[in-house]
Amino acid sequence: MLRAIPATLMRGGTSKGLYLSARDLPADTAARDRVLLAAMGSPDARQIDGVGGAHPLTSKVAVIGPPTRADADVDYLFLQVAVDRAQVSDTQNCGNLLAGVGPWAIENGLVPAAGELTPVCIHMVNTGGIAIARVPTPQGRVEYEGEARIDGVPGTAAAIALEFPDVAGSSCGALLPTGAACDLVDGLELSCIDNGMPVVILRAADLGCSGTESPAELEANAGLKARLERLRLALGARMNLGDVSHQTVPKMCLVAPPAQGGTITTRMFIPHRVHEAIGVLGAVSVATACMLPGSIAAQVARIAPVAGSHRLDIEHPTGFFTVELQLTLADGRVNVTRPALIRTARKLMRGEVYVPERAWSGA
Ligand code: NQM
Repeated sequence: MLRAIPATLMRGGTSKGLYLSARDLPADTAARDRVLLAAMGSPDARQIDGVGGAHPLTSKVAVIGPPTRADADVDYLFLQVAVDRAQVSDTQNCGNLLAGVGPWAIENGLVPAAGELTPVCIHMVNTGGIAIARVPTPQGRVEYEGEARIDGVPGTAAAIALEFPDVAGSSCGALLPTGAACDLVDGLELSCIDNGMPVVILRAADLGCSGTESPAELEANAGLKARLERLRLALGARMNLGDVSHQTVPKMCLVAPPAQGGTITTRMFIPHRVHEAIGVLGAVSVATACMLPGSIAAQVARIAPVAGSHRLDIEHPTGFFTVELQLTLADGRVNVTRPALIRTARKLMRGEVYVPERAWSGA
């Protein structure tokens, strides 16, 4: 027998996934993971027997429910469903799927529309942080169509502004989890940072790359991938993430000087495929590193960290990702606050996803 689960398929930013209500999933984590693997069609490189899109960026789930934090409107748990392994991970946030959470919460009655722009305060359960989304709601209904363009998505859509008041160190416990802006590991200079996403930043040139390679070219470089994975596994513990062999963090980011007039060029391993663009909180972490004197990103981007508002255009394989940051300087220290950015989202399909009954029981 198949069991039906109410589901919405949405594009959130440059990712795509299923948006589900927490109350429609098993409370038991193992059963929940079996249900999600069956819904997405994992493990299978093509996800042919499920609704997953056969790539980490399209094999994602947002689970939304009432808030468990007093200052939030909703809880959002992000789950990365591996494509070719029977694995569901809750160890990272996803700022791209986040873009669809506000619209979903309004349309599903968790948050009332309030004027032209409805603020939705989202508790990102994975790391405990808050995101504030401003969702266009003219005439009391979510408006998906509009003029905003984000690189990596064709066409235009309504702008959803996202702001992150408290994400520094949300996974690693500190913005610079090793205590330094730059470390020397295995003969390579690198920076470890967590401003919402744990990221290891390395100079592309130090790894024999230009930093402007396509994702396919980088994924075909077996030696590079193996070296990055060795580093990632070694750095997991130093970044307070423990054994990361089954985690999707830290991400590994190659950087190079800007090639298109932006701030810095990036190629982000997430961590075993290369992102077609860059993740939202991944971009926030890289942009923040550009402002921290001594970090690899700051050495490459060469921006003067002066107090005030900054707009950083992070170059990626399909264009730019713009991050706005506030900078304060105190006692010679740089503080980066309130990263903000624009995303768009689109409701694609609403209905039911069907999952074999045995996924619930595990029989
Ligand atoms: O960094 C991919 C994505 C992401 C994550 C990844 C994201 C973020 O593009 O906030 O959005 O890095 O695994 O969806």
